[in-house]
Amino acid sequence: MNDMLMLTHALALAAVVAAFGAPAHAETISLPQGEANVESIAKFANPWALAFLPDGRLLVTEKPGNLYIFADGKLSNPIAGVPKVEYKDQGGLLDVTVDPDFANNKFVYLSYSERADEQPEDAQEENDARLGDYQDLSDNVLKGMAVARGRLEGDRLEDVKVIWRQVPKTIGRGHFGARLAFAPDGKLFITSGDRQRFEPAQDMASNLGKVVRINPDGLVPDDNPFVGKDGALPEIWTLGHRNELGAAINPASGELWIHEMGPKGGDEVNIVVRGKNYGWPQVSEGAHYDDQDIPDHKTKPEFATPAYSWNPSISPAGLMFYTGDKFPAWKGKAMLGGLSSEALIVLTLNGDKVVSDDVIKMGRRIRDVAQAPDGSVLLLVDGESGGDLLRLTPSGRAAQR
Ligand SMILES: [Ca+2]
Repeated sequence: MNDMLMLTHALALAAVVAAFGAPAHAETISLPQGEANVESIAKFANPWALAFLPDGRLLVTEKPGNLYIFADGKLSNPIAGVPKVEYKDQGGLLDVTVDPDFANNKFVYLSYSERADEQPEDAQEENDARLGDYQDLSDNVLKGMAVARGRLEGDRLEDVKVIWRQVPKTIGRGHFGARLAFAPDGKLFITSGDRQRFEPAQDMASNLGKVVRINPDGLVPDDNPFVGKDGALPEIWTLGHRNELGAAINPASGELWIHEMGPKGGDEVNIVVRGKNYGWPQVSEGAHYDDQDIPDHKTKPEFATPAYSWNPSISPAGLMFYTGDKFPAWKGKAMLGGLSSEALIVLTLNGDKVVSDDVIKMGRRIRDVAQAPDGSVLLLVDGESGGDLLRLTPSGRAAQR
């Protein structure tokens, strides 16, 4: 398509979107059971996360630092009051979640990478062969992931306050983690990646490579497992994680489920149990990028074994449990996006066991997944351009099931 045709097509599509809130054409994909229509309902630049407000409006983050509200087929202007983010490589504005009591308190929570106030002179990344090409030796900005909350008042966030920070801050491009999930008891779980530093995941004086549990105001609950332990940060809930880009409460059990990116192979699904050690970097089902072996979980019984793992990697991102009626075959299953696998991955569960996975090829890097109030499934496509918000609805065949 030449540029003029492309522009004409884009304008025509924009006109249709403006008029009807949905584009004119949808493609159909085959599912293990039936088919789904896939429509692009909005476009973003480097989007990262989706979260529904209780009234059905959708919050969407873009890594460069934008938060939007999408409702009735229309995108808001960027919401004002978002904290300043350090946007580079895997960092930027990351997850968004909504307070369980949003109807009364209007609190919205954001995770993002934050530049340190004081920058070291001559900071320089050192080559770590275990990371292969997945490092940026030119990076010299000291930063860490932080979580802030603010009240959503119209088109702005008010009273924005940082409630938690990664320590220590470090230079380096990736592994912020940064997924947020509220437990049924109102505590906030934060996944904190290892920042590509490996060893801090086992260091209790660091909150890198952990799952953290705090009260929504940032205070640490008294019943956290390491409260009062010498040398341990009290917000730590579990340790030994690598880069957890998906977190959701399983509604059947009330337990937190996460997934984490493995190194070369060995992506994991983990059921998060208070105080447990998930083994990184001592054990993994994968290998380092320089092909250095890492012992498997089963060789060291002191570490929790993943509920499921993938080798080769699928690069999991975003996680939800489907509870809707639109896709009966998906009810009670876990759904996640795949980046390198360019797929929607659906996990069939039997209690705490993952029985099998369906890898549904989308041909796009999927960064996040969400269930719309009407039971349709939303997928957020990763990327600078073509960051579509896709809506999946059953086609005739699936709807008859
Ligand atoms: Ca593990």
